[in-house]
Amino acid sequence: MEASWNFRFGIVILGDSAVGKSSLLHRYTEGTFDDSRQSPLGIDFKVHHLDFDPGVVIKMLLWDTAGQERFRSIAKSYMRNSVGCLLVFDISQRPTFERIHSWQQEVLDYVKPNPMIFMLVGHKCDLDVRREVTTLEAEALAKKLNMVGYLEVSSKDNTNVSLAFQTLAQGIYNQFQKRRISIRDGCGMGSGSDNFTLDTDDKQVAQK
Ligand SMILES: Nc1nc2c(ncn2[C@@H]2O[C@H](COP(=O)(O)OP(=O)(O)O)[C@@H](O)[C@H]2O)c(=O)[nH]1
Ligand SMILES: [Mg+2]
Repeated sequence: MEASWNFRFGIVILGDSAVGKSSLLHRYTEGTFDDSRQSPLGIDFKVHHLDFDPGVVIKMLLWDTAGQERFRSIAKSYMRNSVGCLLVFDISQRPTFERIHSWQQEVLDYVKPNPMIFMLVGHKCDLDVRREVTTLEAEALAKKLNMVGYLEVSSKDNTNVSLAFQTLAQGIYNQFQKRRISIRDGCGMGSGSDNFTLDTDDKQVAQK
């Protein structure tokens, strides 16, 4: 049976190479963490249904960059139908934090004039003893760059993984309710119908 959903949000996961983006996506969608991996996971797309509110299901289309971030050429088609972005850095690698602003700029330059909702993730928070970025300064950056929030996350320990995706989804939902983003923006959001009623036609995704 096809899953039913009320809203469909396209979300991209971006940040420097090795900050743990694929691990984060894997933990969220599969519930596991594999420390032994040597080669990149090579995931590039996952679907996850989020029971958002009673009676509201959000279908998240989650895009991972699968290695292209090394060349700083974001796979632009990923962003075309996305409305949200998790920007990820590694709390134990300061340069990955310092590049967050330019990641955001790159995304905004590409998607304009369409809106994009950002959430900041300080990843690998299990490595607290090797921390090179404080919680306070990361929170301040998220605020300065107009993001929906900042969370410290560990895919290894499964800390705040679901909450990070949920917080971003909530931020997108809020903007939608305030009419700051709409299905007409072509941002990968909608129920598959014009009046936002429940739609059970999962094939809509294939058109994305
Ligand atoms: N300590 C720790 N290591 C992690 C965590 N998430 C990922 N890693 C490790 O970081 C490395 C890069 O992870 P990967 O998901 O491939 O990063 P990506 O290049 O951003 O997709 C791998 O060796 C992972 O095992 C985490 O939450 N904590
Ligand atoms: Mg990866």
